[in-house]
Amino acid sequence: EFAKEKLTTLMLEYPKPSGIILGYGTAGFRTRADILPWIMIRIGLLASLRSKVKKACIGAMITASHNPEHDNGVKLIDPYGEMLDQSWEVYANNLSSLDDNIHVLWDYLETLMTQLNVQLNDKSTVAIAYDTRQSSPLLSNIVKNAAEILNTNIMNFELMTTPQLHYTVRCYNDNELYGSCTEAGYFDKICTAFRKLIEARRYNLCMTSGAKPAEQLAIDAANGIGAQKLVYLNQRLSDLLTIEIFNDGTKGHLNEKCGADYVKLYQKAPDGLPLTNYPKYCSIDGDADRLIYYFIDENQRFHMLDGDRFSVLFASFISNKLKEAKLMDQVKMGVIQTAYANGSSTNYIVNTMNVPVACVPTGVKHLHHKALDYDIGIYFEANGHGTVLFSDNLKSKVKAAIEDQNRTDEERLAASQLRVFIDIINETVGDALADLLATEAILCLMNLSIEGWLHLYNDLPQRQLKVAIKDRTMIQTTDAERRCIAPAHLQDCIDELVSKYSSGRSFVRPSGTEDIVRVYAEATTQVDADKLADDIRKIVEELTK
Ligand code: NG1
Ligand code: ZN
Repeated sequence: EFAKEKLTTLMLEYPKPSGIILGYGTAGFRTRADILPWIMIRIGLLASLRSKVKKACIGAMITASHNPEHDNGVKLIDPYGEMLDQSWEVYANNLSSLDDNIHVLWDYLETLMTQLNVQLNDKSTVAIAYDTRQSSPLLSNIVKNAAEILNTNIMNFELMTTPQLHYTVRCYNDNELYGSCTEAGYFDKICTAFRKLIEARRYNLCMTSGAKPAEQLAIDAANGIGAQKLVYLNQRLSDLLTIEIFNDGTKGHLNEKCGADYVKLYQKAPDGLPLTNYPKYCSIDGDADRLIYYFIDENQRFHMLDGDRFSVLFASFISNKLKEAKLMDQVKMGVIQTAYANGSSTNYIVNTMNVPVACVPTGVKHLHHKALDYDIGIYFEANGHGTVLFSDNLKSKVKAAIEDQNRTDEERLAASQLRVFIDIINETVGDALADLLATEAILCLMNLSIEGWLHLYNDLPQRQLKVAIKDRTMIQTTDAERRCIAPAHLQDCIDELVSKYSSGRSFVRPSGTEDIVRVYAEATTQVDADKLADDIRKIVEELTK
């Protein structure tokens, strides 16, 4: 009853605005920060219940990623550092939709606790962290207060990137087998691995061509949390990597005309980062889980390297090492893409690298889930969010290879490079800082320049369109969203149009985040890709009138 009283007080302090409907989507709960406080109560309660059920620490990250400063949001993190299991999204949605009435809410909690077979005083732990938004401390405090009502022990990590919190939750729950459960532990793990991997390589290069200067990088930190965290990388790795940080939050606004999302969308440099004489540039997003590279060639042309490029780079490096270590035929490796991946990247991975590609519906959760089917599952969304998952089987094979005295030095070296590389990767979720170090390590070990990386294959010209129709649920898809099953005849029409273009490919799907339908088309020339997309748009409009 005491708990119920406390909850009443909290609800009175942060009432639910009337008429508001908020669903737990791919980004958790996300909307304008000023209408978020009430949902933080409900998510705090849910995090606590989840923790009681799993008998493990659950994470709650307060961020709205690449969205503007005035937005915010919250996402829960499951025990192994992965996103909240889909089966719990329904509880999140139920809690969100309940009226702002203590008795209604309390009844629901009691029903849920009975159903989940947990008690109010069962132990629970929730780890909280937030990004640099002004609204974040208040919102995180509400999550804390709500969770404490259900007897929850709170660990507040305050300012962290999203991937850092995922990592921390994982470490806490597996008794620090994955790494030590602090920010220092996080940096230690990735920086030590990076150093190990490239120091030996640089030593060899020095012997042949003299001392090599530190690799230079200019990074747009989107005026977000990444800026202060990049400082650690600078401090620890300055002899190997010189990072100049731009958009560090001292002048510009969070994600405003900057950040990975802006660069990807407009295919141009962000404000606040002059393209001067750096060999390479990067943008991360507001919570540092996305990464994009770009550079200017000698003809002053802008080139961007996005998620597909990371998949190709990571897959080539890993498959080279597997071949060198003679482990290739003992493990199952795959790249996971969505239909938005450029056809050239898929072609290169499958036909040049001989690595299988799986295609899944849009959304990180689908990519991550599929990646678990492999010993090495590499996934990236085109927007620059992605990572690599390594199975226990792979890890023990690699360890055995390193220790196997019957193997050649070359085989054992490749295996140990692979083992160290695994430590750079944040296996819980896409991580801009970890992916940055992984990319730099690979470029160094493969002796590839950014131009060399770009020229591994040439993208097919592509076009994406947004089409507003009266009801986007009229469009239904199958086969990882690559084919339409409704409205009738739409797919036949698409097939017919596509067949007229060389290397033509197109698909149509309703967006999960906006009230529109997305049309994607690619072909051998930009003119053709544009024309194909436009033809498809007309058909979509015609058949959904
Ligand atoms: P929708 O709106 O469902 O296409 C978009 C992005 C996804 C993903 C989600 C979540 C495209 C084509 N789609 O999904 O990649 O990032 O938002 O943020 O860019
Ligand atoms: Zn993000």
